Amino acid sequence: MGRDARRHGEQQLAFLEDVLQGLARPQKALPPKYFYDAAGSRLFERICRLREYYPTRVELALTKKHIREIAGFAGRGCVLIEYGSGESLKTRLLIEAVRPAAYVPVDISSDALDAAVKRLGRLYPWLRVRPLAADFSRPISLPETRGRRVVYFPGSTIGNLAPQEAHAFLRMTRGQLGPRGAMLIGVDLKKDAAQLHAAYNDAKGVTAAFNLNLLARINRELGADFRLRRFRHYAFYNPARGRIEMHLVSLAAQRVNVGDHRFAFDAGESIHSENSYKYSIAEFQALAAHAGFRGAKVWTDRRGLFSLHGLIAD
Ligand code: AVI
Repeated sequence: MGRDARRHGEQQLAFLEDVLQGLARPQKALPPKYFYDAAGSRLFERICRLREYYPTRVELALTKKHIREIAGFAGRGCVLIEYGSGESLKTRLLIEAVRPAAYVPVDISSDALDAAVKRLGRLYPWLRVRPLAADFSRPISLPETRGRRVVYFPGSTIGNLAPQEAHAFLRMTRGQLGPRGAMLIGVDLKKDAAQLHAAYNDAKGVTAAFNLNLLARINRELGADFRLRRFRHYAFYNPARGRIEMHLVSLAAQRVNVGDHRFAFDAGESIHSENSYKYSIAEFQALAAHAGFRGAKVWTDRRGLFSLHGLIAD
């Protein structure tokens, strides 16, 4: 068996284990990282273009507006490491402004990385791209490269981790940076609950389709028999926890098979499929400081919707 086939087999086994474990809990839950198969990634791209989903638009605008300062913070000629495949417009802005000595996109999907490497090669023939197929939520070994390491982690993906997981992730990243290392991280901010509600309950139903695709993926890849019409997308802001919660609510009492395993659902019972934590600037700075970073710079938009933090490994 080839290395790719073995890796795929291991990933499918981990997927099955996570699904079986998650559905066996008293509050059924599924890890949000499984949203992003090919169909889910396309739906997420559509979410990013929705009128109601402000984070992508606002982060791009504030990156454009402050690009000189942001590039100054990263430092010309640094080794730019992006957690994610680097397909975004923001990445291009940063590459053009920073002219990094090397660019290291880190992504679990080799397909996404291959596409990014080809595209970046065409756009920036001068750029040394060193892709790394890895799960950045686990310890990874970065390629040996000379120069100051700067990790770029846009999009408020950190918000999909619980605060204690976010802390562990920041601490691990800090450990990988080395001397003078830095991090540029996008963080969505606390705001009017109605605006948050709209961002995760868009009128076109794209977020609902994104959420339900998780069940469709489990059917496709793990031979399950979820009937999608019997589940409904449900997202709300939980102010006490400072997070959007996404759920898939069972509309009837029903049973679902996943391979040889059977799970019972009551009417109204939910599968908790995602959290998206929102921070105040002070809350996030405290989290970063606790993980060993000094908050050197914060960029935000006029309305205080989104923030980009420049952190230095202390
Ligand atoms: C990727 N992540 C930051 C998105 C978020 O806003 O938490 C995922 C998402 N879920 C629903 N809409 C977007």
